Amino acid sequence: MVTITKNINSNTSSNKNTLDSAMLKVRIEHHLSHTLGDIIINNVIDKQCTETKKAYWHATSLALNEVITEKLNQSQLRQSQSACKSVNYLSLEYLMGRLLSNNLHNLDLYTITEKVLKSLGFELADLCEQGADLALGNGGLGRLAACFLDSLATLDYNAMGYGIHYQHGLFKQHFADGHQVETPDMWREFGSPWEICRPESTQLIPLYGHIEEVPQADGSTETKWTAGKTLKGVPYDIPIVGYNSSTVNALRLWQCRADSAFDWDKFNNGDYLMALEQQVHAEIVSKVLYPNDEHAAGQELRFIQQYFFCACSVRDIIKRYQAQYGALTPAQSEHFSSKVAIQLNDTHPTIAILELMRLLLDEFQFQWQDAWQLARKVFAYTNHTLLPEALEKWPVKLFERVLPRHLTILYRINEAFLNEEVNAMWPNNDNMRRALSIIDEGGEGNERKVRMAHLCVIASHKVNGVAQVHSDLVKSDLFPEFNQLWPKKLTNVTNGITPRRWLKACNPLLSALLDSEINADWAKELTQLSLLSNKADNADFQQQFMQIKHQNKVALTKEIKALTGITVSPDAIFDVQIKRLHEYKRQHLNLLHIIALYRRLLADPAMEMYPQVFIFGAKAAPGYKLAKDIIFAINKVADKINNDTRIHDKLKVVFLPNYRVSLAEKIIPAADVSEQISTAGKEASGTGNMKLALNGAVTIGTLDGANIEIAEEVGNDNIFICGLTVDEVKALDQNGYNPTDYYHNNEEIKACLDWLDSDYFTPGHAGALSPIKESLLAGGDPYKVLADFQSYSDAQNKLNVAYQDKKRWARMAILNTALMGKFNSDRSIEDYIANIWQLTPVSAN
Ligand code: 6GP
Repeated sequence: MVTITKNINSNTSSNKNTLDSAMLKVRIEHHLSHTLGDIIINNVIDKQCTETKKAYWHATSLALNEVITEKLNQSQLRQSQSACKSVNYLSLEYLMGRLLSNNLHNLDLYTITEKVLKSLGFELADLCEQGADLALGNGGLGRLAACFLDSLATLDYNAMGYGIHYQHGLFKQHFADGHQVETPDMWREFGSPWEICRPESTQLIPLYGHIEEVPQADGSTETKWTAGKTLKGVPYDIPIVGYNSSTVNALRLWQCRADSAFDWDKFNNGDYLMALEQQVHAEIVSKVLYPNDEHAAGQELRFIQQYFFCACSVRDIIKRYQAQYGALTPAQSEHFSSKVAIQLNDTHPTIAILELMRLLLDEFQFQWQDAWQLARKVFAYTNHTLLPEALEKWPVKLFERVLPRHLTILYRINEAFLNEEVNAMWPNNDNMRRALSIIDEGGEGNERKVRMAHLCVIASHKVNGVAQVHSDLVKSDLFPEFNQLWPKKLTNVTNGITPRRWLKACNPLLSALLDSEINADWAKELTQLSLLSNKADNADFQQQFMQIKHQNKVALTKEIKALTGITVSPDAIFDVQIKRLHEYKRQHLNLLHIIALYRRLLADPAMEMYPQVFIFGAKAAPGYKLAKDIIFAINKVADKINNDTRIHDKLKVVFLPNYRVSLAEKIIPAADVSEQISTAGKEASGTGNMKLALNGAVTIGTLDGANIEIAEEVGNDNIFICGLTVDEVKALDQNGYNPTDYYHNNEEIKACLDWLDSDYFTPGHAGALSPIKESLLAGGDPYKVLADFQSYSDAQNKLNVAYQDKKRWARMAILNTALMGKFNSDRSIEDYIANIWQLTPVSAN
């Protein structure tokens, strides 16, 4: 048992900050001159130049970090003294965005920092822009992890996030003649002020090599693994600052290095490049985030990334346990699982299960049953998608080569599961064994594969989906047999978003209005916003609310101009679709409707229509051809429409490049309409839908994911629902869906698709946009774009009419903000705590 001698000074551990403006100014200047080296040249500071602003941003971040690190130390001490249970969130992705503004808001230091910087001649908002986004994720799954960390710290829970310290996060995107072009993200080219390297927690990770059965004295055999290679994991901690709480937790990101950086023998023999070989190979492991959203990458390097990060994290979890409670022995099993929860964010961290088992068996001398029981109490798994292409399966051969010992453990888990649990429920039933086995035998010509999701379900005590309809489908369609076997294991936790980043920090004007209206800390207790419902019809309040929306639209108008050169009017409807580009999210349904509107306007220039600007933001996975074709098509159609004077600016289309968290923070406060038009049953939850509605955008959407729960909250009068339901989509599939029928029977659909085939949008290049039409006709339209077109177009018409009734629209917008309380990620976290993790909060007060 480790004795803790340090004492907590209650003054510094509370959620009140003692930092005053004089002290802050001294610290900023100190960091400028001492840590960063003075950037004053010839006694003159050019406050407009980017380098100066970057230096001040850096110095301000470092000054703030002193407060944060102190709180981090205090939190860790308090958490360890209270011996509370902790959750370890394992995720290959964290889409953190920028940290300065958020940390200042969460520490309630934004206003004084703003004043101090003003006295130094800078605008804080302007300096915040200098920070790089921490884009260590692709989309929803990674951003959810970031929101959850914020909530865990805000609610004073003991939590550690674990992930990879990617050298390059998600690629940057720009457009060349309408095509997506990717360039590397260099978020920490010159270091990051937010991370603390922890060399003392370095881990050595074995892989490759061979196994042998070693006879034991009692006649049994033991499997011995001799690794062929060792990697070194060096952790970097990024502090996670709770909002108005006493807690700062950490996100621990592992960087991969070679065990020995340099081969002196080779160097001395003159082979300088080969001397570095090991280092180069090792560093590749944490070099870059795979840019695939909801698509399993299937490459050896990705597999090693997964293993590397799981192995580092599990060892670290055990090490921290031992530091606090002493040796981990089989007798401590119960105790361990009462102190440690491990959450698997999708199947990407599945190998953590095998690594924990391996450590317990091979290094801590646990018996199989003890180890397995412990693992099953500790792990829980969140499923984020039903898309078959995202469900990970790794070739058995790859496992065998890279992790031979883990594979033997996996086989044993599978054998016990099939022979005991499956056989007890379905005696001698080979079909059931085949369906539930962790190994997909592959059939003729196909290789054997490991179904990672099956291992997750078998080893976890809880499995959750991320919105009610998704969790229901997980039970009924994805894992029906598992649900029969363990009816209580599968459950739902509806996603949420942090109102700190997604309202308080990103929408200061609306936040100020809410502060004046709501007599509570609404950024913590978001359900308090429902009090606004009383004011939804109040003319003064409507005017204030919509005036703020207008100001935010003016700001976005400038951003659009700066980024694309396109002029849009803030008086038009701002209709926003921001999310990864994927066929199931149906940006091409939006596009098809835009083309239809354009056609209608050309046919009847006097057509009654309130001006509408369609705003897109989306990155396509670099290898996803059709997604890139859709981006190209939107850009080409936008070019044509935006420059066509015949339609008198009634229609504009903008594709903002390089969509990311910090750009979302600018778009969301300015949105009137939120596009959530995935094919029913395909979007597990969505979280952009929640962010947009919270900022007063009205949803046009399908009955999919969390849209259903949003509709329940705001009521059907305050949302535009369209499209097929989950059951209708299933019925279409069962009865044979024929998109060509829609093409032939709907004159508008036909005209729009044929138009895409011509060279109208790509002069001189007929056929350049044909892949979209092909995917919708010959390709079978797997996501039912044509089936939903009419319903979507009708809903758009209704929406356009509704917007012209200013009072009605203001009421809808206000009610959307007012009724989003359920979607606070604090509520999601409390659901995880109550149903899955069973933690108790520890605060200083
Ligand atoms: C996403 C889901 O598509 C989205 O609906 C959900 O809101 C989000 O996860 C958070 O739960 N899934 C992914 O991003 C993913 O990569 C494997 O799933």
